[in-house]
Amino acid sequence: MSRIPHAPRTQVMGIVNVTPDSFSDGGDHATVEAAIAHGLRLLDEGADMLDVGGESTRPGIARTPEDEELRRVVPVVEALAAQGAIVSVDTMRASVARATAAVGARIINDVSGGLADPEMFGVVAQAGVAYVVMHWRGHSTEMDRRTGYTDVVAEVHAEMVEQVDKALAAGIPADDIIVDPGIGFAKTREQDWELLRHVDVFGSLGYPVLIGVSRKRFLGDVLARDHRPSTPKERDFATAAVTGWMAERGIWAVRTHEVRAQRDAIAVVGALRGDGPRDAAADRVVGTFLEGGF
Ligand code: PMM
Repeated sequence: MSRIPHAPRTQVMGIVNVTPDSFSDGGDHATVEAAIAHGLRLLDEGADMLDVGGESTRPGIARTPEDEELRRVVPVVEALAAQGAIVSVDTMRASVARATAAVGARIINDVSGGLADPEMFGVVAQAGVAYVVMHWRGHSTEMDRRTGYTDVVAEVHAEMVEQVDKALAAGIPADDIIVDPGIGFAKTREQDWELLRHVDVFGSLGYPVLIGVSRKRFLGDVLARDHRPSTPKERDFATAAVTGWMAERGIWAVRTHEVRAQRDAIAVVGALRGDGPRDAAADRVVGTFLEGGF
């Protein structure tokens, strides 16, 4: 049975960044206590699962030391999992995957798709958790220089398949794999739009698709007023517009900072499709792992 939580609609993965330096919410929830409180608030607002991260991947930024990442995320994951939350951990390190799986993490969200740490696939296979393979071409200090593609959709697809095949060969069951084209990671703004426009291509791989556009810079340009791009926190309505597009295409989940508008966008798309109105409280998937879905 798949360890991936499924629901008959696009799910919302609420972001809990335990970092002082994220581009979008840097420092807002940097202490362990603040991060736990923020995670509980997102669940209350309708998040289906939480993604806890202790290392910022903002373009240009240096890596967080391993001991610091462990210190930030382990207590937060443990506390939120103990409350019944489905917890994903945003990490590129096998050691962090191992330590957080041991305290209740159910998904490892690896933005490097296994490229940053050669131990990652083995640890995930051993831990028996779900695994997000995101498309990636290098760490934050170099990714903005690695945006050379002839056909961005075809190349991201091919590079992603390569990493999925390695994950399968290392013993991660196909049922436990989620894919993500990595919006904003080694992509220009135009390439981000192109990937979203063709998101069905990634769904055709046969794995659940996760999309993270929340507050990202490509949205900022569309929302520019008087030649001033919007700030990250001014991009939540734009994020919800993308969420609606994803819900219409049956995307497995969206990874977002703001939850309410995303749940509303998904509910509206469900109503437009004729799914009927849903009671948000009865429509939670927290704590359950259902077979099937899309
Ligand atoms: N984006 C960020 C961090 N982690 N994980 C996945 N799977 N997909 C993403 O698009 C993604 C990610 C960067 O955003 P943040 O700094 O606001 O968390």
